[in-house]
Amino acid sequence: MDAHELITRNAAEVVTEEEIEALADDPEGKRAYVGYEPSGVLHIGHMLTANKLIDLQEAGFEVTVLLADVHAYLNDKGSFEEIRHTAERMRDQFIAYGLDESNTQFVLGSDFQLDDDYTLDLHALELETTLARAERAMAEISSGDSVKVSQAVYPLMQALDIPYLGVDVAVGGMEQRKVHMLARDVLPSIDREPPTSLHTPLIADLGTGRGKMSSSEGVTISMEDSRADIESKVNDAYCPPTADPEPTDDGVERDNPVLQVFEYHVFPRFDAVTVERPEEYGGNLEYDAYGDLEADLESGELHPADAKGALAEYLDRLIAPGRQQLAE
Ligand code: TYR
Repeated sequence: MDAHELITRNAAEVVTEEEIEALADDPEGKRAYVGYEPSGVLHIGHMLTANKLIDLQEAGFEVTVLLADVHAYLNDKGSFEEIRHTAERMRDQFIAYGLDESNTQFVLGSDFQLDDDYTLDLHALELETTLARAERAMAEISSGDSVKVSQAVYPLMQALDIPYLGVDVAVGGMEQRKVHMLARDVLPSIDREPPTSLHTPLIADLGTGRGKMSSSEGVTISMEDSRADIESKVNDAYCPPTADPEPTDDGVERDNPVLQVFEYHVFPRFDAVTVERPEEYGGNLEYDAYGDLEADLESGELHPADAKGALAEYLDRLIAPGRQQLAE
C-alpha cells in the first residue's frame, strides 16, 4: 500500500484532498495528532482513531497523542485531579494497543495550554468567534444539556492546539469535524495556517445498528472487557445479512455494526481473517480483504453467527494486551 492509500484508507473525509495529497507525497517527518479527553480505559471509539494513527506511523508520520486534561475538565468530566490520574493510565493503554512507543509523543494539555502566549492567543480567537458558532462546533462533543461558557471556550482551545503542537494533520472522528472547520476559519486571524484534517467514520451502536457507538450509551467494547464479555456483546449484536440494512419502522437509519467493526477495526490490523467453521458446515473461510467477507455475508455463504464468532475472536486479540496492562 502506498503512503496515500495508508493515510486515507477508511477515512470518512479529508479536508482537503489536495493538502493530504501534498503530505502523502512527502510523509517522512510530517506530524499528525489526535486529542482525547482522558477516561482511563480505552474503548472501541478510541481504537478507531488509534488505528488511523498506526496507519500514519506506517506511512512515515510522527504521531502526537494529546491527553486533553483541560478539555475534559471544561467538558465537565470530573475534578482536575481525577482527570490527571486517568490521563496516565490512558497513555499505557495506547502503547499496549499498538502505537509505536518510540514514535509517539504523549502530551498533556495542561503542559502548554496554561501558558501566557497560549492564553492570549485564545482570547484573540474568542474575539473572532460568536457564541452560536462555538456552540454549533460542540454539538456532538458537549456533555450535558445546556452549553456552559467552558464548552464554548473548548473548541477554540482545540483549534489553537493544532499550531501549538506544530502538527500537519488533525485527526478525529466525524464528530470533531465542526471544530476543525472552525479552526480553518479562525486560525488565519492570528496568522496561523488553516489546518488539514482527517476524519474517521462513526460506527453504529453494536446492539441496535443505530446512531453512533459511544461509551455513554448503548453497547460498547472496552479494554476492561473479558473474553466472555466480548463474546456476549458480539453475540447479541445487530447483524442482518447485509451491509445496508433498512431503516427502522420509525425511519431511523441503521448500519451493520458487525461489518463495520470488521472493516474499521479488524482488517486494518490483521493481514487475513479466518472464520472457523466445522467441516460439516463447509469448513473454515479465509479472507484477506474486507469486501470479500461482506460479499459472503450478503450472499449467505457466511452466516451471521459464524461472522460474530470470528469477530469476537479478533476483537479479543486486539484487546488482550490492554486488558493485561490494566490488570498489572
Ligand atoms: N474534542 C476531543 C474529544 O471529543 C478531545 C480533544 C481535545 C481533541 C483537544 C483535540 C484537542 O486539541 O474527545
